Amino acid sequence: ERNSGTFNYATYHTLDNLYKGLDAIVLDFKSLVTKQQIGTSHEGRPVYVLKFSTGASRPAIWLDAGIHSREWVTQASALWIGYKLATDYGKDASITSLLNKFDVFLLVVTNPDGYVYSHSTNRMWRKTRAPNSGSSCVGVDPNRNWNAGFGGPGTSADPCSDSYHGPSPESAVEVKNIANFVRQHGKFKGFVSIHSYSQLLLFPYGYKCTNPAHFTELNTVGKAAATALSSLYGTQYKVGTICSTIYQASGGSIDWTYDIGIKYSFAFELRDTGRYGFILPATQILPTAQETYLGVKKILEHVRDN
Ligand code: ING
Ligand code: ZN
Repeated sequence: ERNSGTFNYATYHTLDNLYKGLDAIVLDFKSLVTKQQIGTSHEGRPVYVLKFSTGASRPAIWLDAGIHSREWVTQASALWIGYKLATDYGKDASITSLLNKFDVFLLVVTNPDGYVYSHSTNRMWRKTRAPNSGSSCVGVDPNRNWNAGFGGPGTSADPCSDSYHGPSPESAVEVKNIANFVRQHGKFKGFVSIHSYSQLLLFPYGYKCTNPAHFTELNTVGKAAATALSSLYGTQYKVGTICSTIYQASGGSIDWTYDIGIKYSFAFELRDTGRYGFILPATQILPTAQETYLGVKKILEHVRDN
């Protein structure tokens, strides 16, 4: 761990430094972790996933963070979770058995253009940075752009809105790249998307307010994950469907993945509940990442065992 072990996970990094963090993990765990470019952002930045794999053609689990650029604790936590997964393999029996059965794909910076803009110009930037025809406003909400209830309640047709759904499903290249990757892979069994803030663990649906067919199972798994998460520092999470827990919101990623058959589709909303909101102090990065890891691990264990 000469490279990844000395990386400072406890601070907010520029995109370039986060990408150096990905490379450090790959360098140190060559036999477990590889880096794969799934595509390019609107402004031409590479979009990378880390692939954790111990064998060919395994079923897989997806983890992403930073689809909304201002949610900085998510990209920071996801990088640490990647480091932790790598170091736990062969040491922690649960992670070892998990990675002996599943590949894990980890996308740390889903929206790199927005992330760079949130550093350079507007700390509160949420959307992508693609121009909109007929408007001087920039960007699409990449969590309203998936092909699940597209354009429905909880979205906006106004390009100036932070929840602008875009002209058509998957119009945002950052969304299209992931959707294509998931479709082509064909063996994803779990899909976990990490947002902040509000301390929630959500599952479908968001585009409608009826419960999914697997409500009871997803609710039970979610509650177990929230209990595991809280065991470290007592951080309390609410668990439930998107619609019943926050608001009706259409075109979200986990509704799309659930509807194409990925039963274990969840979204986290990390710390806090609003005191600092998106501007969470860097001193909370590691505690947030560590507790989130316990929650994610609980979900992954359920996917493994079912
Ligand atoms: N919250 C999410 C949002 O996109 C969400 C909540 C999750 C909606 C999953 C739909 C699906 O609004 C934040 N903070 O972005
Ligand atoms: Zn978000």
